[in-house]
Amino acid sequence: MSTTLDDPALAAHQANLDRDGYTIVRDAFDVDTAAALHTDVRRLETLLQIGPGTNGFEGRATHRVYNLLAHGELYQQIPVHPVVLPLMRHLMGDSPLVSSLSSITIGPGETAQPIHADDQVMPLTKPHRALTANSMWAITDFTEANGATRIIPGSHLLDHSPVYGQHYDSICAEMTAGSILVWHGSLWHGGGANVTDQRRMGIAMNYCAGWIRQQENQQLGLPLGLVGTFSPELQELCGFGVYKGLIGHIDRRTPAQALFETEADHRMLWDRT
Ligand SMILES: O=C(O)CCC(=O)C(=O)O
Repeated sequence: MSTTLDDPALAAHQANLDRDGYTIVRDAFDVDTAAALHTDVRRLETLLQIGPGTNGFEGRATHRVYNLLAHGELYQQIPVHPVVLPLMRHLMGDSPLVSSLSSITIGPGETAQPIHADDQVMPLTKPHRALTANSMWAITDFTEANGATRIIPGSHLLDHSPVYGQHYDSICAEMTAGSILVWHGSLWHGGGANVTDQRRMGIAMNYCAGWIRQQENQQLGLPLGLVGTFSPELQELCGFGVYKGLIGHIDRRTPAQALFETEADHRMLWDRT
């Protein structure tokens, strides 16, 4: 499905993230995967009777399907993408978590989303290292006209977050289907206006550091029987592991061990002292 980055390419993307707060990985997944995801998101919109958003942030001509891991095996390849995960580890350190996984389909007539930073609800002095980081999978082409994500390069280094509703000059992250935009959680950005008659479909794969709370509650949102079928890597990404042998344990075991009686090698931090 996807490629991996060689060392020079990885270093270039890491440098982009450090300097600009974002990078675009082009041709990160193939057209068949994009087509399959497109078809399935449409299926879910119908099945779940998803209507357009009803507020200025989620949009009024934008359809979002949340908690995608609960809705089919197809979505399990997204959090573990071999190109994106090293970039997430670069930004947030080892053991990042799935924070949320949702489709964002910006329909014709949608106006620009207010510029925001994904971490602006977190009461911390800025700038700080990434606590959250996001990625946007382009399922259709993203163009300036159809609502490609708008970004303000370098804004992740500022000492404050944007004022909600204020206008800021931004640039447009245009990319073809199969590309992934990755950004630092402090980067100022927002969905663009769609002045075409076509839908712009993206899948937002949002991660957070392994020691903070996930935006979508994966432990309640995913049926445990389903989580039991996930790969150990995906279980850990969803919060069924223990961060650094300490945070999230149950009676000295990982949640996955406690729930599924798995034999995975796990030692508490204390055992290493
Ligand atoms: O749809 C987009 O391009 C960005 C959406 C976004 O930033 C959000 O909903 O938080």
